[in-house]
Amino acid sequence: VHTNSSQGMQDWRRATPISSPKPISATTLNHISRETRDVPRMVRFYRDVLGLSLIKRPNFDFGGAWFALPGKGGGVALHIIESDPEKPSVVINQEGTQCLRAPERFIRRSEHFALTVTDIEEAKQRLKEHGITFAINTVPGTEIVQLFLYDPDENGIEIGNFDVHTTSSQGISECTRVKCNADQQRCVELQSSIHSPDILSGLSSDVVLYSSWFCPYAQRVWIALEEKGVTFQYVEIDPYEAPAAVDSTRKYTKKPLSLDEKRKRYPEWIAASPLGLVPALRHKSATVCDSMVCLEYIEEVWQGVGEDAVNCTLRFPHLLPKSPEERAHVRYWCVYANEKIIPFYYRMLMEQEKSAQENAKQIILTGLFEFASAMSAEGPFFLGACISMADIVLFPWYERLVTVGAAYRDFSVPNSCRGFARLEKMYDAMKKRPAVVRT
Ligand SMILES: N[C@@H](CCC(=O)N[C@@H](CS)C(=O)NCC(=O)O)C(=O)O
Repeated sequence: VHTNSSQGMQDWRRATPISSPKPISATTLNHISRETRDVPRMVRFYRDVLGLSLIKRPNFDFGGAWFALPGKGGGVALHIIESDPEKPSVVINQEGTQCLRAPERFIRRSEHFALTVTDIEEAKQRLKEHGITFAINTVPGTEIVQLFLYDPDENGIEIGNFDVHTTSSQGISECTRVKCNADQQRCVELQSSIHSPDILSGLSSDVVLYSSWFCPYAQRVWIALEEKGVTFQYVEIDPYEAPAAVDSTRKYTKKPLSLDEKRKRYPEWIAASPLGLVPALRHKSATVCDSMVCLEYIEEVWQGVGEDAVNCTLRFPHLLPKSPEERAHVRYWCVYANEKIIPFYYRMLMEQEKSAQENAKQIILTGLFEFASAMSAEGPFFLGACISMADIVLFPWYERLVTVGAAYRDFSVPNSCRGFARLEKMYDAMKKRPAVVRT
């Protein structure tokens, strides 16, 4: 069909053959979507900058969050959708040439807008009559059927019977768009009672860290939470008796409270840490204690989004590498630091005899040297460009060695030696990390 620009739209319409199939009759705009690799970051933006309210989202098997978009009558939603790692970035079509268009089923987790129809079967029929291919999906726990199709310029479109009455408790029956339209007030009430989707757990304070400001073990866990970008509630614990209550004959003046006293003062902490030690974590119904166990827990719960760990820009950076072999390497050197270096820091400080202090110092230096030999040559971190658990495990003591150890025991690392220079490089890089600065 040829149109001439001065006649525009009008002619184009007239030129459509009378016998062409009927169009789909959509009733409303249901939602628009944004695809992201970082759902929590998008949530913070749309919630905290644009002030949108979260609304309930069905139990999809991928991450995302839904917002109510403002507007007269309300009811249009913004769907933040975690991108599908399986979506091909390059598609080869039937002629063997490269094209942009991933199969229609990928529109579900890509950018699109969605229109509501009342009769989904009729919509399917119309699309077929127009020769438009589409993918079909059902929203989990509901009777909502979604059709996904492309416009001629490869823009994704969704068509769904979003107003269908659905009875399942798992799905969005409580707050479908139609209810928002019909009763804005009720929708607002529902929004305020809605639980955040799981992907948001890192943004809410259902994570509690029991810590003491001076404790290097707690600092490990604190750094890990900061690195992962988890929002948590920090609870300061003072596990020691007040100085006045300390026996004046004791050389070591810090006397821990009894377990009973700790429980009386901090019942929630002791419920999470039966031995009465910091750090401990509470996350939803889970309680976790011991710094190494906490680090492993944090690593497992807040996994990186996507596969691209290379530039370390993941929402939840990996603290352990991918291959079992490399993970074992990192874990071994964590154990090494725990057994061969850290206890001797305390020994060096506690010993009153100069020779015993020097002996502890030598053990520390040997341990540090061995640790440095296991580090990647380039650095700055243990494994190279990306931080890992090994850096987090050693750092709090390295920091204390070169500050407290230097002040009280004249501790220093010989900077002439390449091995120690490598440790200094890690220390410098760690100190600059915003996550570390916050601790
Ligand atoms: N193995 C534990 C050690 C934790 C630890 O010793 N914490 C000290 C503070 S740095 C503590 O809670 N002391 C209290 C007490 O001794 O009662 C871990 O890795 O978390």
